[in-house]
Amino acid sequence: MEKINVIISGYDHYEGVQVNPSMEVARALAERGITPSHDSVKGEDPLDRLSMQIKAVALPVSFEQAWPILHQAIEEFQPNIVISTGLKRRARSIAMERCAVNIKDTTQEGESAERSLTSNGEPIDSKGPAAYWTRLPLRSILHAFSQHGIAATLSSDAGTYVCNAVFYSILNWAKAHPDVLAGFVSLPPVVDATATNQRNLGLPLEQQIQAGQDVVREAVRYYIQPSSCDMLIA
Ligand code: PCA
Repeated sequence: MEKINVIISGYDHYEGVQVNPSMEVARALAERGITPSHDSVKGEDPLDRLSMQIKAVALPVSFEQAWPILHQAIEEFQPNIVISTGLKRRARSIAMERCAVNIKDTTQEGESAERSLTSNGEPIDSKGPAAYWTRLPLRSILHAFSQHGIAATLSSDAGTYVCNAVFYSILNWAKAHPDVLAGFVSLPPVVDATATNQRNLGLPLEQQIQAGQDVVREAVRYYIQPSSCDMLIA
């Protein structure tokens, strides 16, 4: 039986955030695995014929520490697929990130421009390219979301904080490991599924977990049976 190893990373503590969905989603996926897709005919889904192991990796919100910790986990676990996730505080829905940029800035999402002017804006890798595209099958992931009623968007901006730096570092590493598929999912704030009168910002945790399952399922499907029409980078 073919074996597929998947790493999902999230952040354990993020200042000012009560529940960071990224670590919750990563943990839930490692614990529950991937449930079969509703639309697949039993016995015909190639995913039924492989054994999948999912490892959740908790990262600190730190430019210095996050990538070395993830890199070590990658070296130890030898994943075929690496999905990194993080909270995007102002997101209304799941945002599938298309690209990572070679810049780091200590200004956090939502902070004032004044502070932004004083922060450094250095490259993540001074010899690296300006940006990398993800190779995740974004088109089929978005299709799975729409079938499951999960609000989502494409994004070309994972910010310039730790999430983007980790995303860039993964793709920088993956350049020399083209057999590994990697990408980044920005998650919105967690909202209470039963609360009424919401401000339309964020998604319930269960829906975010389902979105994580869709991402892994479609990434694995693409990994074992690549198809150029699944790619969506423009
Ligand atoms: N989001 C931050 C870092 C941790 C997280 O969940 C970011 O957008 O970079």
